[in-house]
Amino acid sequence: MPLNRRQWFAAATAASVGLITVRAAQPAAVVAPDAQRSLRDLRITAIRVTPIALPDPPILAASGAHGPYFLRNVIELETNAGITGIGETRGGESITKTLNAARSWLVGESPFAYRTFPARLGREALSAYAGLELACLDLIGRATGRRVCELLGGPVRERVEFASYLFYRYAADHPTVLADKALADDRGRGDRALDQWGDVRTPEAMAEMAWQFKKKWGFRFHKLKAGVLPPDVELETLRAMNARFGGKEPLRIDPNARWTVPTALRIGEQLKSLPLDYYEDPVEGQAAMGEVRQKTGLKLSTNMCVTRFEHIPDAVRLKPVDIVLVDHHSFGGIPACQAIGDLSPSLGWSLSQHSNNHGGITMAAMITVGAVIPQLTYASDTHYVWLPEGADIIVGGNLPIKDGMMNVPAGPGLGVELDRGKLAIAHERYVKSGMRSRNDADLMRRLEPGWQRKPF
Ligand code: GKR
Ligand code: MG
Repeated sequence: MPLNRRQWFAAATAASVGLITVRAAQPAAVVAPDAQRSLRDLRITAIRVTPIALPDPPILAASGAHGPYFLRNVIELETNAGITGIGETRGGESITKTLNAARSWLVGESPFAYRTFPARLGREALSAYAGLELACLDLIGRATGRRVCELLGGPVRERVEFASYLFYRYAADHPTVLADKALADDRGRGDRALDQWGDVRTPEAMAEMAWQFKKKWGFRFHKLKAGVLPPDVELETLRAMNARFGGKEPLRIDPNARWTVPTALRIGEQLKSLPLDYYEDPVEGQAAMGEVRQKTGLKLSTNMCVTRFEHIPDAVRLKPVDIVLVDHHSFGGIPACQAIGDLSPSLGWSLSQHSNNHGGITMAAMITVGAVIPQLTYASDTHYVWLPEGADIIVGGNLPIKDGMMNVPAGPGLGVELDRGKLAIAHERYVKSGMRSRNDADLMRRLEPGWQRKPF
């Protein structure tokens, strides 16, 4: 019986790492006993954690202004089989330390035992765990010739839909940004600016950028990051976007809980005349969200008031949302998000996906999340569009977005490879920039002296 393409690929991958001997006369799909033993004996021999800084334009949110970099931690797990698995997670020195401290117990462990790791990392280390789990899954995928989505029981879809993520912003070559002491690259003015989107702080400018995003990436759902300008200007912005799209495209607005309940109710009434996909985190906390949801009758969504399993009991009582944006960094890994998927019909929730800035390894992970959760039917967020072309740390440049969709990478594992040269540059930038945690308020105060995150 000839091997089909996938069986051949699995066997060839495993053979190339010394796990299976492929004999032309015995093309059976069954894994040979030697290979079974090798998989059973697979052990982590080293962990390498590389903190990196990737370029970030001055996009604005309720927290302030991004930039000049966002931080991530890249994880590599080496094994006795010579296979290396890669993962990526949130940045910042405390996560780097947590991951480095894991070395003492991780070396010698089986990557198949990743579900035993949270207990050893500690309860507060969910993001660190999410990165480790990802590297284990990538490793197992490489060892078995399977994509991570296949290891997790999928895929339920081969293409995952993403939404346009639209931020008000200053131009990338704003003098304050170029004078930033943390800047450690050669970006400059005009053609040498990080990007060419310019200054986008009016309804008209945002409607135009939304249109250009659609032209470039084909997005069918459009999310306005609000909580930046006065709420009525943000409402005007949504109206301008709606007019630009001929009233036909679903819109989302996310003020990141910067609005008071009266503001959210007043604006909510106006949103009823727009093709609203959902109203995301207008106010702070489950009780206030529940009130806005109940009084407006609008579909509310969150990545702020339901981000962990322990938030669920209160959410059952207070009914704050219709849609939860899962994030594998917050819930503690991809299977954890699958568990939210299983729970969601009983809780009356639909699912979407949350994003902070990230690189290509996480992009592959987020596509995988979309591919293994049948209940994740709303287009996901991604900040990936803000990562300048050529800045990603994976081989082959940024993963493509077409018609608002991303294909599940071909695999094995996550299906992306680390570009070691780019990783080294991103690490050097991390060292030189001196940035060790996210602080949006800092740059915002330099752009807008006296700025404070006051509620609107
Ligand atoms: O990156 O500024 C940002 C976002 O506002 C981010 O911090 C949020 O976590 O993307 C997020 C959201 O949807 O609320
Ligand atoms: Mg949000």
